[in-house]
Amino acid sequence: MKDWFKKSVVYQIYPKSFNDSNNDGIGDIKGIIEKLDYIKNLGIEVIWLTPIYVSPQKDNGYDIADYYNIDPIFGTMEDFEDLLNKVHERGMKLIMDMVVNHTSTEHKWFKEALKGEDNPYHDFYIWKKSNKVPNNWQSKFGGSAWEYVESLDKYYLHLFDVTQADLNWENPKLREEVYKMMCFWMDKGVDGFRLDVVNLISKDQSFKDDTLESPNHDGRRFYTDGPRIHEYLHEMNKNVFSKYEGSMTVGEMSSTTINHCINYTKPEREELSMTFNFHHLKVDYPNGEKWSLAPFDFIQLKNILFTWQVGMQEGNGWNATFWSNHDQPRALSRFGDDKNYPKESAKMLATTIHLMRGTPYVYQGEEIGMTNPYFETIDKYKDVESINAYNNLLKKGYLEKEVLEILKSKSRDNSRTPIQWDENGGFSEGKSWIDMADNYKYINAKKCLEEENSIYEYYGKLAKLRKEYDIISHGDIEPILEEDENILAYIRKYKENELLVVCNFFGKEVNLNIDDKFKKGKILISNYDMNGVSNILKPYECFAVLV
Ligand code: TEU
Ligand code: CA
Repeated sequence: MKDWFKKSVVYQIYPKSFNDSNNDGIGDIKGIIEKLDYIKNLGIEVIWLTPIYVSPQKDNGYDIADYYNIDPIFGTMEDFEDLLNKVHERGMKLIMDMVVNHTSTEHKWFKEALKGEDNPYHDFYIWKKSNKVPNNWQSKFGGSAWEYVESLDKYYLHLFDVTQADLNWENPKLREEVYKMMCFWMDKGVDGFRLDVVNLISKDQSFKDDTLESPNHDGRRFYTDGPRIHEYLHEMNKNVFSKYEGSMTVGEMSSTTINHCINYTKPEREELSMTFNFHHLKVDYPNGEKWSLAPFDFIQLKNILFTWQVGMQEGNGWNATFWSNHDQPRALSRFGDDKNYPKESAKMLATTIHLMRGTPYVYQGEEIGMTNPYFETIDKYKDVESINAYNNLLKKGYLEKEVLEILKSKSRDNSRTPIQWDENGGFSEGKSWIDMADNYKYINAKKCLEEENSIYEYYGKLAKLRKEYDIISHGDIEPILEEDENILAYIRKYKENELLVVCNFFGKEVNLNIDDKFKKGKILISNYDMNGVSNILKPYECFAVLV
């Protein structure tokens, strides 16, 4: 079955923070192996590992210095092969994170490129000769996207950190090297890739200045879903994915559009299996500004989610659905209530995403109700983007106190704290590379597994329902109650059946008006004990009912 991934749930592992087997404070591959049954028992079919290749770790592995080897902080190639076997033995699959928009400046290609224009690797990167900064494009981590290299009297492009140099996809030799490297991993037996910021690889070759009138005026319109992007992804598919039957790919698409995502994922175009987009995770960015505090806009959230759901359905595209990853704060702290209704709201958020049309992703720790750590001081933060933002905001005149409040809710480190395995922490006996949230004493995996009606158990149930009911994996979706200010609801349709999904996004009782026919249906899942469907929803109540 080509679209097997419609029936699967993906679990994202951020290895650094997952489980540390040798007590050096950094999670590792052997640590993951110890927990495979924990993942399997959650009903997971696919594991996505964020980068474990050799890297100076300036951006936690998204700065790759050697695509063919495992970073020693995570283990060895033998450890990796062992992991892959053990994943397969359990009937699961493993996809690797592949970063091909840029490499670390420590990569040998870049070191060669620095030797001069005659070096065959020089054109693996994007260089501009200019007596001033070539254009006004901004790095996603702040500041100019260009860095000057004195020995060459040239600038190179870096859309992310200065140590992450963008690759020149216009160069066929680079593309060939990338496909060869991807095949190396596929030949080893991995089941596919999550492709980092892959819609940024094709740059408009005019390298024009962005204008102030354009919405983000940081240059993104010149390289997001760029001129040759579909050509490149199709070529990648022909040269890599199509050669390995049943492989799965998910593109991480920055600032993309529905039309592009339809074209990236509609099967006959032979590009990718599915895409992530982030529009629904900007509903708490007032005027597009991430580093600023605001409650999330619920109506906007529903609008965006449903526009994508319906748009992708109409174009026969396929979504990856998710609330969080290693770049986002914890969903429970952001869209739920981690103090008053942690269990109810965690389950409600899971229901929203898992019963939609698309393949759902679980970010490690979500299944036990992990929260933001609410760090009080700047030295607790490790993320390059957060530290840059801290410095920039102070420069702009913000008080330190204000900046720390912003980081508490916006920093990427909010989701990067170690998994809370038991009442002693359980992640490592050493000092972890980043502090654990101090609520581990009462929020941890051990406690969760012992509990009745736990969040973990609920996630397992959602995964099981997806396997059992084609209406969940393959049904159409129709949003309802679109104007309702508290409830997110939709109907899935497949053959003669309808599945109604209802989610109260707030910590108060609200009235519910639905078609009577659903009152006689079969309740597939709910986060409160239910005797039939009532006209009132309890705080954060959710359920799904099949007729
Ligand atoms: O992220 C891409 C990306 O654009 C973001 O999610 C980014 O972290 C965010 O906009 C910053 O506010 C991917 C990876 O997931 C991320 O961890 C890397 O830092 C980034 O690419 C560069 O490789
Ligand atoms: Ca370790």
